[in-house]
Amino acid sequence: MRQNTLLAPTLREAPADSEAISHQLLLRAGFIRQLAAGIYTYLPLGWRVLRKLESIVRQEMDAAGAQELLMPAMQPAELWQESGRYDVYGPELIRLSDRHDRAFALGPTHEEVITALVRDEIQSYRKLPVTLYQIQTKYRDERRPRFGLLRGREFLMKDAYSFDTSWEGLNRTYWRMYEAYGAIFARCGLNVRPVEADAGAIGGEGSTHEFMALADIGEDTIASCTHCDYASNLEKARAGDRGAQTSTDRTSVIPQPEKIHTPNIRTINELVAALDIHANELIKTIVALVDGKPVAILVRGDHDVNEIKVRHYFGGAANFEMADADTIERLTGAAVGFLGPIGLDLPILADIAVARMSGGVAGANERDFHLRNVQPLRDIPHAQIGDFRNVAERDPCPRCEEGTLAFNRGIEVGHVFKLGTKYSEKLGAAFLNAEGKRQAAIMGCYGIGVSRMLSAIAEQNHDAGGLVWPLAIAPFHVHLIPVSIKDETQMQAAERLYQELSARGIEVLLDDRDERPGVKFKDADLFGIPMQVVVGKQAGEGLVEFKFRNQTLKNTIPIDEATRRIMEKMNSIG
Ligand code: 9G3
Repeated sequence: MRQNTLLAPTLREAPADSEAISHQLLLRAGFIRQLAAGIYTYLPLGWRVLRKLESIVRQEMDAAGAQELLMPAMQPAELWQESGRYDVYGPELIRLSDRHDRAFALGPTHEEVITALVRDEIQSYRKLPVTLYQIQTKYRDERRPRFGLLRGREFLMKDAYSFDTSWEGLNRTYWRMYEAYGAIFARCGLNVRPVEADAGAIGGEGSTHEFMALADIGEDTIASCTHCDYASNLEKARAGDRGAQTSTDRTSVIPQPEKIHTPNIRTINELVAALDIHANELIKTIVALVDGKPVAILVRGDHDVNEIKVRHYFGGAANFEMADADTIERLTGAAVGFLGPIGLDLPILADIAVARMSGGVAGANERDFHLRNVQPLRDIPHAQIGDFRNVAERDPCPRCEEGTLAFNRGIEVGHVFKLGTKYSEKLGAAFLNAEGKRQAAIMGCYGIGVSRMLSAIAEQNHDAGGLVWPLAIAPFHVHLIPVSIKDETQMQAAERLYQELSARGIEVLLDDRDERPGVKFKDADLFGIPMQVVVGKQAGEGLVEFKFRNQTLKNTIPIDEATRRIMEKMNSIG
């Protein structure tokens, strides 16, 4: 392609509100343009990358035995009412009415649609198992779209849905998808780690895994073991109990709780300083409203409450919010900072690390007073004990006896779920088994954020000059740059190489603009096309300058040698 005609409007500076480097670079390099918050146009360079990502996803999904189809974005509200989800989702679900005033939703996902299709079209076990997938635009009215394509309101997703006749069948399908995801991300040049995840609102009986692209901008925190392959989303991560002392062997010798005067000493840090103790000797009392009901949660002073775990304890509560100071005073009579578990007339959840404490310090539920020698198992007998905290860095690994947990940030680019019969029962997708008995299909669902991948790859592949695309998904393979288009010799050599490479199926962007060399080189580095060939003064001797975008080394070599190196590099992606 000739760059003089290419629509790729570059920007010298990134717009102020773009915090993520991928967002800045995709805007500056003319790959995307925002139409509205969280809604983007993919300009030609961005669209070329997106289509290559789709192509790799298709190849691996087809190879894994899935069949591609395309479902509508406009979904009748009735389906969401049948599944019971119409009222579960709030403003995030974009709703509209048609000209006959019938209610629709713009599809944020397609469990309802695909399950209704299979209900209507598949009745016999002979037609199962089947895995159907699409690559299609999803709509989710995020409250705070941000970081460009990383969190949009209209985005491209590959979503697949499997229907099996047994849990063993689902298991086989699930791991086949899991393997296909590994192949997809590897081929796209994305450094991804699979982590155990929380099934969340989607429910479903089985485990789920998320595929996290490691990047500091990522909104998710991954806890992974320094020694074994344990890795989990922080939402679900557990700590091993290696080395945790149990308190029961010392219950008897601890004296009764004793009030201590702590005038205006409210925070963990103030208490640690004033009482000369460690945060792990403190009991932190949090009051939260879970589905509107007040609950007290106790965690050690050096730990944090894990909201997802608390919601799961209450059977997947939809709402969780911290109580504000007035609510706390109204409910407990205690000022914030002096709140404690003893004498608290609320349901109390105590994290297991608190239950193990002997002689902790807690609020006394009286202004300016705390209690020491609190022995939770003895003094808070009605507390429900469980795992209610976020793991902390250096906690022991829950799986192996050697490693400890380390944190990384990640961008969720894939998510695979075992759904079981959650949707097939609600929507009646059943089959007659070999004995003629009606059974609900056992489902799984598998998503990849295709447009999000574009940004995740940019987050992982850039340098000071701009984007650095992996060859398999780059918008072009070679950036061919004649230094001066007025120089006949240079242009002839460039044209000849352009024809030669194009004839071999190499995608070449020829910079035929009448621009100064410096501008051409800066734009080439910004676009991030993996191989650069500069045709300059030595064109007359048949020599060009060859450079890989992800290396600093430049070589002046004969034109035919450049062709050979380019073909050799192309062979590396098959
Ligand atoms: C909604 C809205 C937002 C949503 C959902 C429903 C996320 C919703 C979870 C999934 C699960 C899987 C198939 C592909 C892989 C992910 N956000 N989820 O169900 F109505 Cl507004 O989408 N679906």
